[in-house]
Amino acid sequence: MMRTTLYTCTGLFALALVIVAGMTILKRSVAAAESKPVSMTEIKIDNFSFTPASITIPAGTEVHWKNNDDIPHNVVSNDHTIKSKVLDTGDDFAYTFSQPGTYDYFCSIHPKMTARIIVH
Ligand SMILES: [Cu+2]
Repeated sequence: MMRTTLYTCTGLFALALVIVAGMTILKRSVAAAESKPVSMTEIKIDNFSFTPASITIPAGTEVHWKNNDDIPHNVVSNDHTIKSKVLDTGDDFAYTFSQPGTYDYFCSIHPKMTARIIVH
């Protein structure tokens, strides 16, 4: 009698675990589908400049900055709402622009490095 109860409890617990795990996976895949960018584009950082220095992209585009320079740089929007960590050589920073607007940004280590992204 005790043993049957134990088995039943263990069985129910295992079933609950499977259901919770299943729901977590389902939620994750839904979230991934919703946040998937429309498209992607890359801006190269090299020789103390962002290339291209100005781009126009549709809302929802994921922009990647890749530092190909021998010197560390970062990406900071003028209003400081976008701020990457310091990117060493080969590092990449990604940001998805969901709102239309003009985004001027610079490298806070070398403030003369400036560029612009126009989102429509
Ligand atoms: Cu820099």
